[in-house]
Amino acid sequence: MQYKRILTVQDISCVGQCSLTVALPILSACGQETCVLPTAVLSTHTGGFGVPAVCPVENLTEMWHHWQAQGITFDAILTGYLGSVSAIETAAEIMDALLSADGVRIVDPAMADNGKLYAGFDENYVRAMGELCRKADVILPNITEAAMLSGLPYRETLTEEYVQKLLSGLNHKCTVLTGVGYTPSEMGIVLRENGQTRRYRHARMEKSYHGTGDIFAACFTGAWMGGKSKFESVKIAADFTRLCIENTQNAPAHWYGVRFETVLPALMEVLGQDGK
Ligand code: PXL
Repeated sequence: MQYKRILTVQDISCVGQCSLTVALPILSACGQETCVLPTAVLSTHTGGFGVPAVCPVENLTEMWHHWQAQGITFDAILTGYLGSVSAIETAAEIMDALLSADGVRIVDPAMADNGKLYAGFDENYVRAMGELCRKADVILPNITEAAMLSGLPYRETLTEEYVQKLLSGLNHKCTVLTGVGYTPSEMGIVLRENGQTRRYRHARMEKSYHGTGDIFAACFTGAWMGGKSKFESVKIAADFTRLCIENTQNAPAHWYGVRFETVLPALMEVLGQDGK
């Protein structure tokens, strides 16, 4: 197991089990040193609690300049929901300034789902996120984000041909495309790297939940940084995300996120982090 220092840059949704409140525990459970930069603090996520109270973090630049003055660098930077164009620009600056020589940039666009942008985002946000993706080593869009980033229309029903078009439209050296299902019973993830495509299939879950993209991204990053291959990391992240959903489906009051905490030991076991 490799021990790396990862910085994750995303919002804190104080209630709702997404973004930093899932990324930090998951990356830690993967056995990686995890540093955080919250770009905004929201009372909840934007997916069903009404309009959250939002407190942007204004001195992001002072924060990373302090790290720079201290000679602090990172082996990987994972970005998620950033919340504003200026936070996207700051994330790009941090990547340029504070990655170690072989450090990697992992970008989850975290801006849209089910054919729609998240509340408060617009074309400028999509454009700026496109720039951040262009500089990334790995991007992790869902189908909606891939359509928006490649300028193709969003389709609810997927065909292999449409997915190939999305991947070509993204034109990225390494894409992990999530939510790729061709039939009502199956779902999957596509890893396209240097023109080669591999797909991991699994059963489609009955329900979908907020925050599962953030869980997938953190788990992928933690597994990859620990020394697993990208495809192995895709499988570990997909299996763990499904386990979190299974652990939540029979709790109807828990509509806002997934109960990941009680299944963290299973992830640690897969990664050899359970001390056994
Ligand atoms: O899970 C993505 C996410 C993160 N942060 C906030 C969100 C969402 C999705 O809706 O609203 C604030």
